[in-house]
Order: sequence, then C-alpha cells, then structure tokens
Amino acid sequence: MRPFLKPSLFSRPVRRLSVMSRQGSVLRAGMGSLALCTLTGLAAAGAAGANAAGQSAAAAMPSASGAAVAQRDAGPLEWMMRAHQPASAAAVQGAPAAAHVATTASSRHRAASAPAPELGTVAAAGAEAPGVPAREAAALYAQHCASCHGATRMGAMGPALLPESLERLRHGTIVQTIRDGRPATQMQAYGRTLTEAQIRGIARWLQQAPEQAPSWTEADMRASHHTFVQPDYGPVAPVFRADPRNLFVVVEAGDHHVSILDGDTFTPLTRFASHYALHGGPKFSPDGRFVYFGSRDGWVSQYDLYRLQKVAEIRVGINTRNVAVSDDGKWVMAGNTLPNTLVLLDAHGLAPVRTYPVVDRQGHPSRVSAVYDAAPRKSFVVALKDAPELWEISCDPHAEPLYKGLVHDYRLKEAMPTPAYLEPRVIPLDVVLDDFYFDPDYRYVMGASRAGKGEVISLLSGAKVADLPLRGMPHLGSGITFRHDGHLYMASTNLQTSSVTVIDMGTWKVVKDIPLPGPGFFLRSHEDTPYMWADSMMSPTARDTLSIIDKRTLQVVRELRLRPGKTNAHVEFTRDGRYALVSIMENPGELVVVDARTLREVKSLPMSKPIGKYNVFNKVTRSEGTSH
Ligand code: DHE
Repeated sequence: MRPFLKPSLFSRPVRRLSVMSRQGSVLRAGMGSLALCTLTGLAAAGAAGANAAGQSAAAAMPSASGAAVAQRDAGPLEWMMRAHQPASAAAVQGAPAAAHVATTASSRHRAASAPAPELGTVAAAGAEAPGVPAREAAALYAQHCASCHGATRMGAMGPALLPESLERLRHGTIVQTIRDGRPATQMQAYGRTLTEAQIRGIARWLQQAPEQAPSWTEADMRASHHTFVQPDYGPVAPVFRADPRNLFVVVEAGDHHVSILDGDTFTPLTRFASHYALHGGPKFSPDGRFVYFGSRDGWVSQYDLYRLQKVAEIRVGINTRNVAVSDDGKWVMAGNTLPNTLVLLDAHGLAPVRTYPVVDRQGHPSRVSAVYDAAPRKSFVVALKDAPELWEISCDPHAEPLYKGLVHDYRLKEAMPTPAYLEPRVIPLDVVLDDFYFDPDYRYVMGASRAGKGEVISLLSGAKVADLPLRGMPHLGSGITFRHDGHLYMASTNLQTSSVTVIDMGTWKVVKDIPLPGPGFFLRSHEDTPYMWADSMMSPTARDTLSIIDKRTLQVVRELRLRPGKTNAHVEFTRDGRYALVSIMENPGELVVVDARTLREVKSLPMSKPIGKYNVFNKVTRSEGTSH
C-alpha cells in the first residue's frame, strides 16, 4: 500500500518520520533529525476562539437524552466496559445520533462506582411507577428546585442537574434524594410536599437533556470566579503546630467534604464543604502550602493549607475530569469533557488565562481524558478520550520552538518556528489511549487502549517504543513504581482480571501477574516499606480484602480485612512510610490507621465515604509509591 503523504504531527526535533496511510494507520520510519508538523490540527485549535468551545460543545449535545436511562440496569463490569467505549459505540447503544460529547460522557462514569452502597440498594428502574409528564415536571422544578440548582439546571448553590452530572446515579437514587433529602446539606426532603408521581416525574425529567443545550463560555467562567482571601504568597507560618509536610487531605465523597488531618497524631485539624463530587487526586503547589481540587461538575478550588482557608474558586466547565499543577507552581490546568476544553488558570487565585478548544487533527472535538503534570519536562501532558493523540503543553518559557507544517529539516528553518511556551504539541498515536502511567523521568508514557492494548510512547520523539502485553483492563493510572535488584518495576491493578501486573520498565516485559481475590482499583506503596497494598474493590465478593504484596518476592504475604463485608480501598502512607491509612468507603465510613510493619490497626476515625487521601510530603516529593 502506498502511503498517502498526509503529514502527521511532530513539533520537536525527532528521528522518525510519520506518514498516515489512506486507511488512517500511521506508518513510521527513521528519518534523522526532522521535524514534521500537521498542517491542520493546531491551526484549527488555534483559530477557534474561546467562545467556540462553548458553541462546539453545545452543538454536540444530544437533542434528547437517553443514554443515562438506557444504562441504568447495567452491572458493575458492564459499566466499566462502557466507561471505556469509544464515542461511536456508546452512541449506537441507545443514545441519540448527535450525542458525540454528552452521550459518551453518559456511558463513561458508571463503572467504578459499582461498590457505592446506594447503587446496590436501589430498586430496578423497570419496576417504577410512571411519573407526571415532562411539562408538569418542568413546572415543579421551576417552583421547588430552580432557586438552588439554577433555572437552566446548571447548578447554583446546589449542584448541576444535567444528565451528564447525574449519570453516575440510578433513577431510584435520584427519586430517593428528592423524596428524603440529603443529610447535612440544604437539600430538603420533598416527600411531604410532592406526590410520588411528581417526584418520579421530576427525576425522569432531570435525566433528559434540557431543550436548550447547555454551554459554558469564558464569560460564564469569569463570572463564576470568586476570591475568598488574597493570601500573602511570601513565607508564612502555619496556623497549627502539626508538621505541614505530613498533613493528609482526605476527600469525603459521602457528604462532599474535605478533612485535613495531622499525619503524626491522626487528628483532624479542620473539615470543610467541597464542591459536588471531587474527582481525581487533589494537586499540591511545589512547597505543599496550597492544594487544588477539581469537582466533576466543573469547579476548581484553591485552598491554603497553612491558613486553613479557601483562597479562590472558579467554574471552568460543566463536566471536568481532573486538574494538574505545573512544576513551578504557577499554573493550574483543568481538563473538561463538557465543553471539550482545557483551561489554564493562574495558580495564585485561579484567574483564567487561556481556554484551549480540544480539537483533533481532523477537526473533531474530543473530551479530555486527563491532564498530568510532567514535572521533569516542565510541561502538562494531556490525554484525549476521543482521538488518537496526546498533547504536551510546555510551561517552560525557554522550551524549544514548535515547527508546525511539513518540513525536511527544521534546522533549515523551512517552517516558521512557533514559541512552544503554553502552546500544544500534538503527538499522534496509533490508537486512542485511555489510561496512563509515566516513568519517573517522564520520558515514557505507558498507555492502555479501551480494548486493553498497551503501548509505550516516547515523549521525546513521539514514537511508540514498545507494545505492552497486557490482559483484561489494566488500571495504569493507579500504578506505582518500585526498585528491586537494580531493576525499576511498574505495578498496576486490573479492573477486569483479579491480578496485579508487574512490568520491568527496562525491557517493558511483564514479569508477573500476581493473583488477587478480585479485580482491584487502587495500589499503593512507599520507599520505606517492603510491601505494596492492593484492593479488590471491583469484586462483589472480595471488596473487603486488601492484599499485602512483598515487592521483593512478588508474593501476597497477607490478606487484610479491616472491616469484613465493607469496601476496604485506597491506601496512603505517612511521610515516613510507617503507617498506612485505609479507607472504609461506606457512608458512614472510616479511616483506619494501620501499622505498616505489624499490619495491626492503631486508630480509626469516622469519615463520610473517604474516597481518597493524600499525604503532602509524598505528593510534593513524588514518592514512587503514590499517584502524582
Ligand atoms: Fe477516577 C483518579 C478516571 C471512576 C475515584 N480517575 C482518576 C484519574 C483518572 C480517573 C484519569 C487520575 C487523575 C488525577 O488524579 O488527577 N475514574 C476515571 C474514569 O475514567 C472512571 C473509571 C470513570 C469515570 O466516571 O470517570 C473513574 N474514580 C472513579 C470512581 O468511580 C471513583 C472510585 C469514585 C469517584 O470519585 O468517582 C474514582 N479517581 C478516583 C480517585 C482518584 C481518581 C479517588 C485519585 C486517586 C489517587 O489516589 O490519586
């Protein structure tokens, strides 16, 4: 087959030429020191204005929803499979044709929430009594709900009530919330005011897309920006006596709060309300003073851990994946699925600086899968959920320029160099990669496609350097690295198969699949402990079991059931690796402190579904046993 010479995209000096065949596959060949750039992708992205982001998202909204409803009876594993489906597949399975953005978002979120207690307790939707018609439901919403959740359901004092925001909840859970209210929030119980049919009608109406597609413009973003305090960014002393580098930030998903914990005494310093459904790890400034949160419904918040006060917040989108903080502490980048944008914020106060429409080389919008801080490269790496591309955005004012366009040799200056600072560089991929892990130097990205196919991509050249022989659905994002006998290993849980996979990062070969009692989600370790801790929270029967694996022998040495029958998951170590903090992910739940040597419980604190906890020292020093 003769390749159709359509330039693929490289923007730094590379040693390989990529050409795309008419069939769309990328062929690569060694080419000395060439720099090739696409003629289309970035130009399209750059040309689109900030408002176009909102418009393109709006254009992509479904005319009528159905995805969330169609998927309500899916089992946990099915949800996980759907979470990893490409946009087209999700659309075929029950969503309207135009639902490129919103439909795929709807299919995505179900998976990992399977262990959430409310999901299992709700009656099947098939047995529901019919609710009042949509017109009446809309009028009831305007009368009872709009003052808190916004006339357009975009959220105000209460969270957004759009299909994308509710997709992780079953119909019965929404009915229950309207009927019974939510404890410790302003959401009151409407069971005494409204009939069952009215409540069911409102719930069903909320699961449908609104007549007017929601949009989120730069003006909306700026209007949402709120500054609580103007902190002194110079050296200040904490307002408490605890070691500020050994604090834990605990995200409590049960009632949407955050607790700050002294990591030496395991006593809470403060607890405050967060935005609805924080997702992804909170990210820290390099000195550990500030922490940044992203919520699923688009809010980014900055919190001062020394002063124990909120600094600022801004709503960057309708649906947000996660946030990353640059290595120099100057920038926060937020990745959205609705609209399809990346938003760059000033890390000191969260003022919006730039909106990047996320559009692939063919001009199609894509959701952001996640944004990561590649600290050694002084850049953000962005994974796209609907396009076979990775983006890298340099935060280095002295970064080598980008060469956009097809050139023979970038040294001949055949193309005009574009300053690379804060400008996306696009790395084309063979497949859409969905889940990622980086080597400690951020030279390589390990990625897994939705079908579980694994690849290693060099961030230097943009080329694939190895295939990863993976089974099932590896959860690379929860991976850890560790060293043993002069080798650097990466280990990851698997959402589908009951094992932890260990890969030699020198050879990219799987050295062992360590059996677990069930599929797991999170994996954790620390430089100063010989063990890694894996949960099996994707398993209906073993979600209460933590497997303690010896990093030297790759054998499970103990199975811990701290609270039998309850979800035992997500571990984080103290800064010295002496204690492991384990979540009992229930509501009410607990945080259990375990001696990492004796594996004995030393303390327990009541918490509301503590979904994750993050140690300041381990994060800012990029401990190899934790996420970054
Ligand atoms: Fe997460 C991190 C993606 C469902 C809890 N999750 C991440 C990250 C990604 C991701 C890309 C890393 C970003 C970061 O830390 O900045 N998560 C996904 C999904 O694609 C998936 C499967 C479907 C979805 O709806 O988004 C998914 N995640 C879940 C859940 O259902 C969990 C258990 C509950 C929840 O809050 O929604 C969940 N994800 C978490 C947590 C982290 C996370 C606690 C941070 C882990 C860490 O220790 O750093």
